Amino acid sequence: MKIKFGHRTLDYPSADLKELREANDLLGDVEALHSRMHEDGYLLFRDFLDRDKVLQARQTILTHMQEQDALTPGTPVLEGVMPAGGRGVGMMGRKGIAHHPDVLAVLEAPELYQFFETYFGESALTYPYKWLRAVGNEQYTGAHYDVVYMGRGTKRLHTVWVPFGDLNLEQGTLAMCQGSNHLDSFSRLRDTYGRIDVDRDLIEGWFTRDPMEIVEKFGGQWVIGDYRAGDIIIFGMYTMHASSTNLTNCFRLSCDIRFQPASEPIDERWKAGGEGHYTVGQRFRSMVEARKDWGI
Ligand SMILES: O=C(O)CCC(=O)C(=O)O
Repeated sequence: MKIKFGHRTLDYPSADLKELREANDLLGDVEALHSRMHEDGYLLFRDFLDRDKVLQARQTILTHMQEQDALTPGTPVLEGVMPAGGRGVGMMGRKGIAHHPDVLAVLEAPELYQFFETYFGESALTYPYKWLRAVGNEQYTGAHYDVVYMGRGTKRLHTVWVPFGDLNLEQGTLAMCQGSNHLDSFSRLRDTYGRIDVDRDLIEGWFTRDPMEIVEKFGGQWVIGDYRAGDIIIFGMYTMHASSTNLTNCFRLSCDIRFQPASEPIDERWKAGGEGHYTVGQRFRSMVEARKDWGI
């Protein structure tokens, strides 16, 4: 099949875009999980969360969107059909729909805490801020490291990406650049781009809108796949990731959430009462300019 990744149309699966590797067989073996995380830069678990709870949350979110007139009238709510020229609904944050009990039942599920407590070897905490997204037609996420958005605390912070529904590649799913977290060929990138802070440096956060440029310049391998309600993917602050473009007329619903060891420093922007990103709309320095300075 063909998918759109940045501005390029690519075959999947292919040498450019391989399939995500599932890590379910490693659950319970902490050493093996750490070594796979190092090797691949991510851990994909199928059927990790209670599917019925994820589907219930999907319904709750879409009903909320319908009430905001964000869906096409007369279409099945559960399909999340966007109107022509459809607009999204802001749903990220510390309150509102992202904190509806049905949604929190998924995003703060005991299985997630149990996983991270074993993985960290100590208590885990999650940020109250939830990055709940409804991604519309022709929208996508450019390639980036999460550290540029949340790097003021522990570097043992991890992202969990939770699809709210069965999502196929044409709806825009998350892709990982395998090896981008540890290959020597990425060291210049980690030491330049990987040290910025979007709020301190007033710079845009995506390294590129053309993810294939990453592997062409630095190596690694893009991997992607379909996701089903209940699946999750976990990755660290230095794994380059991006999404395929949503080519459908249905919103892609997903949420990214964060977990870290409870004893380690927390980025103050994302604590309870923290102000989040405080420079949105003021990041005037373009990545193109910054990259010229870094010589990459
Ligand atoms: O859902 C997306 O499109 C982007 C998610 C993301 O970048 C993240 O989980 O850090």
